[in-house]
Amino acid sequence: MEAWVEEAARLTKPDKVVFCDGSAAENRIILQQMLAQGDSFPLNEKTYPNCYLHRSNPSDVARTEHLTFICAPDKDEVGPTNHWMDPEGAKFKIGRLFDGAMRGRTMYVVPYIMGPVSSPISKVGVEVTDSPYVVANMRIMARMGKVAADRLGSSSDFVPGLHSLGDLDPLRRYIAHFPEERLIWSVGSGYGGNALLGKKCFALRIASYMARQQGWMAEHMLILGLESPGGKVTYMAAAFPSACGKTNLAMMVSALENQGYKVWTVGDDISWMQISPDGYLRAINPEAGFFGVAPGTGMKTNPNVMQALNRNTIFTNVGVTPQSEPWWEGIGGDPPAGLLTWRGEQWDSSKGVAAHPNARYTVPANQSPSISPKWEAPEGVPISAFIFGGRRARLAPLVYESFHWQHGVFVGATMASETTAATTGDVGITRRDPMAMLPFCGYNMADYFQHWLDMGKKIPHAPKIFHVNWFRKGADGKFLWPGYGENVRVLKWILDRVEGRGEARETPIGFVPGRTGLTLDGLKISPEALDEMFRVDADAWEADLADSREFFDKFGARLPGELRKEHEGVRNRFQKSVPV
Ligand code: OXD
Ligand code: MN
Repeated sequence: MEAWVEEAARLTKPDKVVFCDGSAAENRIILQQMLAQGDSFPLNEKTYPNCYLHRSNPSDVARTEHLTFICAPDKDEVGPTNHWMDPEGAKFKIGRLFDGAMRGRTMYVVPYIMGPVSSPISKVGVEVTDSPYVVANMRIMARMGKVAADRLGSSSDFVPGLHSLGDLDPLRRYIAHFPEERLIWSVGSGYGGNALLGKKCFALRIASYMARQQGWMAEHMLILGLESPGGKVTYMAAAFPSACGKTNLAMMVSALENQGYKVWTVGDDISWMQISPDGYLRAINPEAGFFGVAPGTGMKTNPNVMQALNRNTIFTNVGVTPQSEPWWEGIGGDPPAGLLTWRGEQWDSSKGVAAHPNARYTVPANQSPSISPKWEAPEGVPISAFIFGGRRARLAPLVYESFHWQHGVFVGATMASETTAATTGDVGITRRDPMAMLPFCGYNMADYFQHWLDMGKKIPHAPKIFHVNWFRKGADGKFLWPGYGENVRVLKWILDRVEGRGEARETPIGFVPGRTGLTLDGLKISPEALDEMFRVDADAWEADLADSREFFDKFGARLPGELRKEHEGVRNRFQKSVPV
C-alpha cells in the first residue's frame, strides 16, 4: 500500500499526505477541512446534530456514465454496453490530468473494507483522494481507517483507487476502471458514485469482474429479510434500475406487521454473494451506509430512513430552511418561507425545485430502525429469492415467478424500465437494464449472463427468481397498485412460493398469483384492477420480445445460446396458449 501511495503522490504532487485512521478525532478535523473549502455548511446543531450540507459544483451532480470507462486490451472484452479505452492509452491520457493535480492540496489515504470487518467475503480497498468531502462520506459508507489497514497488514491484496477533483471540468473528467489490474482512476468529479470509489467502481464494476473469475456474484441488489409469524426470517435480494424505489423497498414498513410480517434491512444497493458450505448463496452488504436520493423521501415513502436522517448525516444538494434544516420536494409540507435552493439562492416558485432531483443523503446504515440484527453477520445471510423489476406501465404483471433458474436469468437479462421525467426528461422510453447492471458490469455482459447461467448449476439451494412491477397503470393512467408498505403482500407471496405454498396460475411468462394468491385483506382494490394488474397481454409481450431480441443481437455470437433458447421458449408458449 505504501509503495502504491508513494507512486500516486509522485504523480499528483500533493503538498501533504495524510494516512486516515478513521477515528472520531480525525473525522472532526476532516469535517473542518471540508467546511473550510466553502461549499459545505453545518446544519442545525439541535435538530440535526453532526449533520452537514454540501453543495457540489453545478456541473457535477450525478454519475456520468458517458465518461465512465472499462479499460481492457480488447474492445470485445468490455462488450457493447460499456465505454471502452485501451489501458495504455487511458493511462497516458488520464495520467496527464493527474500529473500535479494535487499541488497545493492534501492527499488523504483512505484504507477501507467493503463488508463487515471480520467477514471472509469482505475485501479491502485503498482510496487516495484530495477531497475531504469524499473522506467524510467514505467514513459513513465503508469501514474505514485503522480497521482496514489492520486487515490488510503487509498484503498487497487491495483494490487501489486514485481520485482527484482535478478542475471539475466535465471535459477533463474520467472514471476509468482497469479490471485486470483491479485498479480505479477517477478524476474531475467529486460526486457520489464517481468519487466514493468503494461503491459503484469497486463493489460493482471491479468486483463483478473478480466475481466471475472467482466464482461468486457482485450484484446491484438490495438485501432484505422478511420475518414471518413465529419469527423465521427469509432473505431476498432485489435488483431494480435507478428510480424504481429500491431503498424504499429495502427499508419498508410492512402493511402486514400486525399479522407478523416485518421487513428487515440488510442493504439497499449492493450485494456480494458466495456459495457457502451449507449449499446456500450467502450475501453480505459491502456498504456501511446508505447513499440515497433525498427528493421523494418522506414519512409516507420511507419512514425508517426519515428517522435515521436527523443525525450524523451528510446531505448533498438539498435545499435548506432558515432554521438550517435540510429540505427537499416530498419531505412533507409546502416549501417554508426563506427556503434556499441547492445552489444557495432564495427559492421562489419560478426557480422550480429547491433540491436537485439527484440530491442525496449519506447516513450510517445502523441508524435505520429497520436494520437487520444480521446485517453484519460475517457469514452473510442465505438468499432464498431474487427479485428483478422495473417500471412497466402496461407490460409486466405485479409479480410473476420464473419457471426455473435459466428462465429466471432470461427474465433478469431482459429487464427494462421506462424512464420518468425526473430521471432524463424523456418520458416512457424503454431502457433495457439487465439485472440493473448495465452501467455497473466491469466486463462484457454476454459473459456476465453466462456467469449467471453457470452459477445456477453450482448452487445446491439456488434462489428462486421473481419479477415485480409496482408501476403498472390502468386505462386512466393511474397506478393500479398502492405500493410502498403494501408491497409486503407481494413479498409474502414470494415467501409462500419459496416454501412450496402460494396459489399460482401458469402463463407463458411464468407463474402469477391466482385469484386468492395474494393476501389482500384490509386493502381497497377492485377486482377489475386486480385482473388488469395480472393480465398477460400477448400482443404487448410480442412487441417486447421483438425489442429484447434486438437488444440480445447487440452481443452477437457471444450471447449464451441458453438465453436465445429461453427467448424462443416464451414465444412458443404464447403461440400455443389460448389468448388470456
Ligand atoms: C445509485 C444508482 O446511485 O444506482 O445507487 O444510480
Ligand atoms: Mn444503485
